[in-house]
Amino acid sequence: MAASNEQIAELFDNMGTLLEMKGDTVFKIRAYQRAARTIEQLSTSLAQAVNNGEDLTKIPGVGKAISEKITEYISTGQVLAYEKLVDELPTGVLALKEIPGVGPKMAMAISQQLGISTVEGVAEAAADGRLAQLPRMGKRAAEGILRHINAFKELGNRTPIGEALPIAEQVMKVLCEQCPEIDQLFPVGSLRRWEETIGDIDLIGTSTNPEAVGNALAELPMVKDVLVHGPKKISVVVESGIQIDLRMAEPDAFGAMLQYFTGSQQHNIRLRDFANRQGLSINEYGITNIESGEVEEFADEESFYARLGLPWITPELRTGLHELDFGLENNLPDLVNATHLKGDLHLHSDWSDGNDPIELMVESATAQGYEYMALTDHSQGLGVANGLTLERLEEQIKLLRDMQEKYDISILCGSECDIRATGDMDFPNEMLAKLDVVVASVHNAMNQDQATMTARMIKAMENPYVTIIGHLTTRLLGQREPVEFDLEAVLQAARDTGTALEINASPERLDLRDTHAYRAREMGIPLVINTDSHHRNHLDKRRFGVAVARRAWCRPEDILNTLPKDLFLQYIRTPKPNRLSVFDERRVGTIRA
Ligand code: DGT
Ligand code: CA
Ligand code: CA
Ligand code: ZN
Repeated sequence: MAASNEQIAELFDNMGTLLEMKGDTVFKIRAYQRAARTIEQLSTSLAQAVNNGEDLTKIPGVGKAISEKITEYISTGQVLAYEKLVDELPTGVLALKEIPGVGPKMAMAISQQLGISTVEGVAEAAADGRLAQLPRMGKRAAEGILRHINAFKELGNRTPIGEALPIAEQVMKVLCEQCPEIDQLFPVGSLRRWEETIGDIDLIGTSTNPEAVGNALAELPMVKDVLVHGPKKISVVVESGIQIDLRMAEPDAFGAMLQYFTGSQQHNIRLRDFANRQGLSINEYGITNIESGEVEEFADEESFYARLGLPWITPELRTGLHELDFGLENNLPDLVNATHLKGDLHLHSDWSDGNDPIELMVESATAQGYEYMALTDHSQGLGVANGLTLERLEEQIKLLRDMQEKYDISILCGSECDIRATGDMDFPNEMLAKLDVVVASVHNAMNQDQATMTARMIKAMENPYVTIIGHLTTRLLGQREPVEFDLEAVLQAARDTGTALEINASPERLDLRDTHAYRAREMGIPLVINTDSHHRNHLDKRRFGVAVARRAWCRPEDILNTLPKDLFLQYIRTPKPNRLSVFDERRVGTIRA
């Protein structure tokens, strides 16, 4: 099989890494990395280009040396220069570099000085203190690496929802195009419940020609393996490695099928007990009267739940915890949805580490239908992320105030200001006072012990100008574990000081996570759903944040940025903590479970 662009890009990425490990020139290393990025973005196949005898050096970032390696790889399946590099360097050193927080140089040091060649070995060395002994490592950094490895292991072979959902959507779109007889097609399982990670993608559908749908799935180009191929059920594995289970159902019994395969297993177990107590038994085909043996079918979920004396329960709440009790009393909350959001308060432009100019971010926020937005580029902090100096922030504020007259949306001046290791803000209060919105975030010294980190967060919240704490725990799904802190103490301080907490919708973060947001809501803390967009196309990632809020049982009135503009402005213009009254006014009673 011909090499794909992805494989070639990966080869050059590895090439760059190996050269970096060897200590080669930055120029050469960057050249390979740049070529890898370019190749990833190409819309045409390199293998085809080579076969057509096209001149690859016409591609930007591809010079003679790289062009020759592409041709060599495509015609022989390997690149000798690469194989030679791999032979020269210790075995397994590339695998070590996959550990978040371990760069090429560190991987070399671990491999050469500790003789370790596996991720497991690094975890052991981190635990027994050997890792900390390496030059420029130290105890804290070694602990950090151990936490990265743990996060990675915890993810196991589950896929973050931010990756799984687009795959499912793509598959459903193509199936619907190819099979016009499809009547209904839905994601079920953990995906429909918006879990943060997905074991496998489950789909169910109805069609007058169900077999055609299964055949179409089996033949998708992205499918690399067909595990089961029956008339009604088919399981495949796609390129990314995730499994897709598709079931085709009878339209008359679709409701029971949808309900059963949506889960969760705990919800279904509780529901089964609940039904049993009414003399009914449930399965994926319907509801059976235990005494008479009579089976009832349901075309939709509403009628299925109604037969059990329950309102329809939104999938995000189907955890098996409290939703049946609340449903029985007809007390389920009217949950927030994306259309309730009136603004995004965490957006980056190319003034710091964003991709796009301010104008495009403003236009994108306008296109979302927002009444207000805050531009929150980074503070200078440690000099990473191209943070703004005091002078540049002043300049940006002036620019935004001038720009305002061209737009209907309210452009709020903000900053994502680092919370320093001490809990002090990265900008002086005189500067923060000039801003409309301050998102305060931890970006460094993440390995502090629990007491230090808790005090640091609380100190930040005590700052009168801090509006919101951004991505409180700093976790990255599968890459970085949350920092250690006392959740209850921090939440209490958020409420006491009138500091809002962010639900960061970026799917690699989802921070606060659902259970934390649930507790925060119970405590009456204003929650903000922000996208933390670094690109104009990232604002619709809000749906992942909305899902977290829904899984936390949040109603619109629990989310600060559902406030209409005038009330939101009133909120931020009222000093902390009195501003809470603006937020509290809409919240009639909290849901306590
Ligand atoms: P995942 O795939 O690990 O992210 O989680 P789910 O919830 O998607 O689980 P999955 O794919 O094994 O099954 C999809 C749904 O089907 C699940 O939520 C409930 C239902 N289900 C599957 N197998 C069983 C079972 O053995 N017992 C019960 N009660 N329900 C099941
Ligand atoms: Ca599943
Ligand atoms: Ca499944
Ligand atoms: Zn940010």
